[in-house]
Amino acid sequence: MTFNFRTTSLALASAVTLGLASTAGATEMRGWNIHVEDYPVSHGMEAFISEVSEKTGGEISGKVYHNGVLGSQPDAIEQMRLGVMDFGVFSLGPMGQSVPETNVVSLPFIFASVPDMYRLMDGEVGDAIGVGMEAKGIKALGWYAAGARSFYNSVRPINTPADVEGLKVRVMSNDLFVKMVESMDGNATPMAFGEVYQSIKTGVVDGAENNPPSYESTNHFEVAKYYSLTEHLIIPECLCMSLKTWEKLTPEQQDIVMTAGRASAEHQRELWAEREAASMEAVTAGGTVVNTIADKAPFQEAMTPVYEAFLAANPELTDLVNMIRNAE
Ligand code: BDP
Repeated sequence: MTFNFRTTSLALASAVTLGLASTAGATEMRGWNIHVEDYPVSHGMEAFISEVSEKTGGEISGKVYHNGVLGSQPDAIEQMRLGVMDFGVFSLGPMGQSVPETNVVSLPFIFASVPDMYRLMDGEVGDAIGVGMEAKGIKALGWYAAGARSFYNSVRPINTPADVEGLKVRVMSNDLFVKMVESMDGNATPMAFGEVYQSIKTGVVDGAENNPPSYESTNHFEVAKYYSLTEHLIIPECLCMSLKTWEKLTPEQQDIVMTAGRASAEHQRELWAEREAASMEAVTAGGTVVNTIADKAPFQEAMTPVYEAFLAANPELTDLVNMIRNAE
């Protein structure tokens, strides 16, 4: 009896140990996402994690937490650097506070167009930014689309920089965006993405700036009906992984992750183009008053102090800035 009991418990104990070992051998990753589930970024992340899981035979799996439930973007970036968060899609805008190189793409009007942004991010510029990110504990796996950001508000259409004067504008967390709005005599308020709808509704701010899919998916268009296509910021987004998580993977797993990351970026860029058109239709049908900007030169000229201050504070980034500005 005693003997049997011991044998049984030993057998049980080793089964449990084996089970635990295989669970410990598998990596369950946590993915941060600020967007709603039906959004190009969200679909890209889901495609990424299912390809990784499939190609690693389930050795690596993960879950994407949508809607920003894992916290604000600046916090999530820090958590990823510490290895508390495994992966996520982040705008390079708020990443500027931790990774100086990413700030170059937050300079207003730095890319001539969205296709130019893709081309440069898929080449030397993206590589240089990726090196900067890696030095700060973030591994870039793919550059996602985020179109061009334009101003919207509840007060008036913006046609010239003078129209921004006196407007209270929410910006993403980065001093560059504060300076951008102040250069047109507007009042900038950095604020978490999730607080913007209520803040516009209650008049804490008059408006914000974003690309059409975000303007639409957040319902900001319901409370800020003037959407003025300044297209002042073309900021790529990054599917990234914590370097700490990355370093725990075998070289084969790293290959799989990298390949899946690139493939998901291609997929996301296609979804982006479709969603952008659909969002413009939806907001227009919802009553948004859209205006294009006949001449963007006055806006570009108004940004001179932003560039001057940035280059004075970050002279080591001059080459990278020029690489983008002088790109053919
Ligand atoms: C969206 C970006 C998201 C930002 C958000 C914002 O995709 O990463 O958090 O803008 O304005 O376009 O905060």
